[in-house]
This record gives sequence, C-alpha cells and structure tokens, in this order.
Amino acid sequence: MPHTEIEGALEGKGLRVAVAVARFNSFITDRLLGGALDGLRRSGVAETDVTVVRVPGSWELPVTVKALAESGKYDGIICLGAVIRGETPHFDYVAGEAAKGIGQAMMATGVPVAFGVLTTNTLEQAIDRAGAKSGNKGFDAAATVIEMTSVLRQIRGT
Ligand code: INI
Repeated sequence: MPHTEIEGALEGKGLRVAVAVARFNSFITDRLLGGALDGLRRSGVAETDVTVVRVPGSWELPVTVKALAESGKYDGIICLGAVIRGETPHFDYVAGEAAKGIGQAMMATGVPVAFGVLTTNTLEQAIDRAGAKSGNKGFDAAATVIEMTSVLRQIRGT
C-alpha cells in the first residue's frame, strides 16, 4: 500500500496573516518586511488579510506573537527582526530570548509562526540576508508560514 504523504500547498488565498516587525535595525527590518509582504502577495494572500504590527525591538517580539496567536484572528504569524552582534553581550540575551519566546508562543498556541529574525555577527551579513547576496529571509518566512498553515490544517483535518 502506498504511504500517506502530507505536504503544504503554497496557496495563500483566504489566509489571515500577522507580521510582527521590530523597529531596531530598521534599515534591515524594513527590507525584511518588504520581502515578506511581496511573498504573501505573490502567494495569493489578500492585502486586506495582512496586519503589520511594529514593536521596538526583537525582545518585544515574543509577547507580541503570543498576543496575536491568542487573539484567534490569524492563521499564521511572521516575526521579523535583526539582532547584530556588534560589541555588546546584549546580543546573546536579545537573540536568545527572542528565539526561545517565539518558539514557546508557537508551541503554546499551535499557531504557525515563521522565524524571520536574523542573528548575525556583522551588519554586512544582515544586509546579505535582507535582499542582497543571500536572498531575503522575510520572503522565505512568508513562504514558510503559508506552507505550515497548510501542513497543520491537513494534520488537524480542518
Ligand atoms: N533589538 C534588536 O532587535 N536587535 C538588536 O541587535 C538589539 N541590540 O543589539 O540591542 C536590540 N535591542 C533592543 C531590544 O530588542 C529591546 O527593544 C530593548 O531592550 C527594550 O526592551
């Protein structure tokens, strides 16, 4: 007997998506947001079904994602930020807590959350991932959230 296979569709029509974006390092995060909105639009998500939430920094993303997920208003969430190491140990706290908290919010609510938070050693590495040499992680995050919404709906039979 052939096995059963579940694979997500990259069809965003009818999906309601929230994008939480950090203003810190906005030079980078504005580009991630552009990539994410482009990805959503090109996958068929209606502009009127997209909500963008701006927060001060990546530290604020977990509580924002949790509130968005708990509201029941969104099928999927994208979070965008840029944590750049620079000279300060602040990096480790902000990057670590953002990753952990966003993961916890997804696990607690079951709402798919795409992790579009760059954690890089240099500004150049962040630029590379925000529309230069290494693509745009915001665009990738849009594709991920649409795919995961579809995967989870199939598993849950909804
Ligand atoms: N926030 C970021 O999104 N990226 C960073 O690189 C960063 N650094 O390096 O400090 C950063 N800090 C701000 C933080 O996210 C909070 O907004 C702030 O601490 C207020 O709670």
